[in-house]
Amino acid sequence: MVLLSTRKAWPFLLSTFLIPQLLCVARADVHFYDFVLKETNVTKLCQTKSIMTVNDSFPGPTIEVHKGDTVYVNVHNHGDYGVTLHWHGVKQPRNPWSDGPEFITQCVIGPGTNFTYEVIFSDEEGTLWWHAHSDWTRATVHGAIVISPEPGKLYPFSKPDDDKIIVIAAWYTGDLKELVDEAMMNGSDLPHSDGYTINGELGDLCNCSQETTHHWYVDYGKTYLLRIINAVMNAELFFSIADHNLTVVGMDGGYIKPIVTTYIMISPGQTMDVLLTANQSLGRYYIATRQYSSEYAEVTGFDHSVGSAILQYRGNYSLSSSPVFPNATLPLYLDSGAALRFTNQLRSLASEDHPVDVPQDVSTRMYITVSMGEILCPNSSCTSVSGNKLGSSMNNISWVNPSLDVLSAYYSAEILVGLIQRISRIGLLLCTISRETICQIASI
Ligand SMILES: *[C@@H]1O[C@H](CO)[C@@H](O)[C@H](O)[C@H]1NC(C)=O
Ligand SMILES: *[C@@H]1O[C@H](CO)[C@@H](O)[C@H](O)[C@H]1NC(C)=O
Ligand SMILES: *[C@@H]1O[C@H](CO)[C@@H](O)[C@H](O)[C@H]1NC(C)=O
Ligand SMILES: *[C@@H]1O[C@H](CO)[C@@H](O)[C@H](O)[C@H]1NC(C)=O
Ligand SMILES: *[C@@H]1O[C@H](CO)[C@@H](O)[C@H](O)[C@H]1NC(C)=O
Ligand SMILES: *[C@@H]1O[C@H](CO)[C@@H](O)[C@H](O)[C@H]1NC(C)=O
Ligand SMILES: *[C@@H]1O[C@H](CO)[C@@H](O)[C@H](O)[C@H]1NC(C)=O
Ligand SMILES: *[C@@H]1O[C@H](CO)[C@@H](O)[C@H](O)[C@H]1NC(C)=O
Ligand SMILES: *[C@@H]1O[C@H](CO)[C@@H](O)[C@H](O)[C@H]1NC(C)=O
Ligand SMILES: *[C@@H]1O[C@H](CO)[C@@H](O)[C@H](O)[C@H]1NC(C)=O
Ligand SMILES: *[C@@H]1O[C@H](CO)[C@@H](O)[C@H](O)[C@H]1NC(C)=O
Ligand SMILES: [Cu+2]
Repeated sequence: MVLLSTRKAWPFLLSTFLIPQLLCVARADVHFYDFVLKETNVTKLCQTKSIMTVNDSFPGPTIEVHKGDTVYVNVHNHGDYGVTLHWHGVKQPRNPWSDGPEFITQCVIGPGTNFTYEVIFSDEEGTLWWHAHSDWTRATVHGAIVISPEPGKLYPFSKPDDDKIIVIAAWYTGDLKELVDEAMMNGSDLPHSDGYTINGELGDLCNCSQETTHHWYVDYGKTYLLRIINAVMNAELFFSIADHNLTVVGMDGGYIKPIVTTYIMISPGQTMDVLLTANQSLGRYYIATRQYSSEYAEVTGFDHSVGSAILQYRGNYSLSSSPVFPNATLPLYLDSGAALRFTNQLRSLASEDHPVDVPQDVSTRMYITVSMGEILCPNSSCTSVSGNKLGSSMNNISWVNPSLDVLSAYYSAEILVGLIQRISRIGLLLCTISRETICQIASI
């Protein structure tokens, strides 16, 4: 640039900076959110307990953006213990410091402090979610992320008349932190939930829950885009709506080839975009979810409850005594056939407008073994069946929380090595300290 004369520099500047801007019709927006983490009292299953929430809401606030936008979320921790937040499925190219997993990209946001995340959206479109990423705090600290097409761009299907967010979570009676800490100490299986909530409510089939069942009011003839999020801790779920087909069009912030189905099977952490046309007889229909478990109850227990909400048509008609239940379409707990029949149909949309560029050349092959095993009990405190601690591992390595997050450790090490290289260069001139000595000192 400095070598160019002013006259030559103008066309150069124009072509480099202005033309791409003129071509770029859609401009990415920036949004700001404040999240206040705090303890909130909630009553469910006939018991009141305190849970950590964002802004007293369960599920928490929805983040709404267009594809390619950037969001700044200032998280103010008014709670009792430290947490981090994670933007599940947001790829955040070259922005690792805002990813959020505790001890991986940052240490916790301590009580009484705040931290601002920069969430950079790139090619994601559809539905994702955010959640706390410290121990099991995500059970109650989570919410939806809705990513609409860029302004002026279309969905790869007819524009729905309206959206409906459905967040499914697991409810635990008792203090979840205490339950998890105890299980970790004992080395026993992690807690099983006592119910599944749909948008914060357990529904008619659970005790003390009938008055608060979530109702979704629809207009006859309209097509809705359901944004379904499985925010439960560790259970796959079947999900069905009585007498209504579901057309799955998206998953995890990307589009898929449409699947017409009577039920879905959704994994923990997964999201699905589903079209529903409200064209059945005016009335009330159960929206229901139950766990898909591939294990028998004798091996490990699981949550046998059914979470429900009600789809209700608006209009002037007399309501039948009770809503229709999706008995015929909601698969039973151990129905692996149903789970596979659904998941086997999943295919990326991979269209011209929504390409899936999978790298074709493999340069490095990695062998990764993820397993659930046992760690020898240090004393006689372990209460699992074998007397050892249950432990998961990757390539035979288990995780232990460090005192510094891994990313900072890596980054500081890089800086340190750089510094040492500079110092040792000077050092070699000024005195006789060798680089190896400093590296040895630094590595202690
Ligand atoms: C959360 O609450 C704070 C304080 O009341 C408020 O400023 C903020 O806008 C709220 N955030 C959302 C997303 O509603
Ligand atoms: C929750 O309820 C308990 C017991 O009633 C009360 O002591 C506590 O202050 C309440 N906490 C909040 C955040 O309202
Ligand atoms: C947020 O934290 C910073 C320090 O990291 C502090 O300077 C600022 O006052 C805090 N803001 C709020 C609103 O608490
Ligand atoms: C942990 O061990 C204690 C003492 O043996 C026992 O009372 C408790 O039920 C155990 N908790 C779990 C989750 O296994
Ligand atoms: C409801 O409560 C009763 C009495 O405590 C209990 O026997 C029953 O199992 C509970 N039902 C459900 C679905 O939790
Ligand atoms: C659901 O889809 C199936 C297969 O396409 C079709 O036979 C059935 O009539 C549909 N049911 C409803 C309620 O639209
Ligand atoms: C309801 O809508 C679905 C999806 O558009 C369609 O397949 C089905 O035939 C419709 N059923 C009736 C009764 O109109
Ligand atoms: C609802 O329908 C009933 C019976 O057909 C009629 O008497 C009533 O006026 C209607 N109400 C409204 C608000 O349209
Ligand atoms: C459908 O399920 C409901 C609720 O579980 C139950 O009361 C009803 O008997 C079932 N109906 C059939 C036909 O299985
Ligand atoms: C057993 O060892 C664990 C981990 O070192 C320790 O936290 C626990 O207090 C010990 N329990 C007993 C009964 O010694
Ligand atoms: C896995 O790690 C354990 C404990 O460090 C070790 O005893 C064992 O040999 C390792 N297994 C393999 C296959 O490397
Ligand atoms: Cu996640």
